[in-house]
Amino acid sequence: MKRLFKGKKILLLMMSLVFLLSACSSSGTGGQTDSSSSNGAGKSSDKLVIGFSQVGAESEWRTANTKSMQNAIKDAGHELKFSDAQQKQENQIKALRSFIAQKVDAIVFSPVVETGFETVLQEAKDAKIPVFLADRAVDIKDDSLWVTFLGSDFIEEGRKAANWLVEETADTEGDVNIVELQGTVGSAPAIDRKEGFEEVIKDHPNMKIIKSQTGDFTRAKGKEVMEAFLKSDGENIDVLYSHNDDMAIGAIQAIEEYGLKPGKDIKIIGVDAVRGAFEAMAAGKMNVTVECNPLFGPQMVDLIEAHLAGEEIPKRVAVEESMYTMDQAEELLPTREY
Ligand code: GYE
Repeated sequence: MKRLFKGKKILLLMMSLVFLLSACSSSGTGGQTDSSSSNGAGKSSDKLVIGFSQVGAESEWRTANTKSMQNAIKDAGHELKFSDAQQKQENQIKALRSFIAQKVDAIVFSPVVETGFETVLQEAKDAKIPVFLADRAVDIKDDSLWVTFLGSDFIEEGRKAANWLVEETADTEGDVNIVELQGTVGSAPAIDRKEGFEEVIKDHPNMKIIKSQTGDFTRAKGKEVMEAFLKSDGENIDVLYSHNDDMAIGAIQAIEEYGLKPGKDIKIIGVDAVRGAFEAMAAGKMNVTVECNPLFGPQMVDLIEAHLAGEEIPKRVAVEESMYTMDQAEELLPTREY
């Protein structure tokens, strides 16, 4: 991102110069700007119409992400056309077509699944509407179909989760039986969080994934699938690796109802670092959550404005994140933004 902001400063400086030459009353503040203010001093950015095709409202993460995008677009003075796909690909294709028909200036797109969007993305390209991938990537060879992908490194998140477990169980003799709650089938975070986790545990032959099934990133499904895991493997389960916190929270309920202690009898690993996970950790019911930061609305608006101003922007922009354990939960809970 540093490169982008450097480029932006140069652009702002040039714009200030043009203003001065044409004897416009520019403030001449030197074009100072930062990552959070999309309309830095001296920048005359037009009002844009931005179409945002969101995945759904399946998790706390998603709600926070939607708010962050909505606020950033509004704060920058642009107009938002928002569409919630309710986790269905066909809804997203319809939404994208409707944005194209309405001739929006830019499309922000969080694809439910990785494949099957070539045709509609080609239609956007033919209509000369730039598409910005947010949060989830697509698995499409022709990368000219989108401008950039802004999102987290899900493989790395999977690795972080597994590395925590390797350390946590370093003194354990015998098998570590893991059950896995996967995210939405075919989605980038489900595919990558599984891959990263497996990459690390494959070097530890005592670590075994004994059951793995999708819970579609929701609490209700997480609970339902955990109930089934407990029914068949009950006392055998040492660890739950859940691809998001919401499913983990659903599973915690199932474990309690089954009569075991989540966080103790069964270690719980989640991803996202939402408030619900911090509450569960503070109550001693969840052990760790790997952060996946949804608050990238301002970063996305900056990218859109930079691209439309003719700046070169990187094809891949990563969101920065960390990892939190049970002992940090109480202290950090009051300051969590999502
Ligand atoms: O982890 C999950 C949500 O795509 C990163 O989707 C996102 C994931 C997030 O439903 O909670």
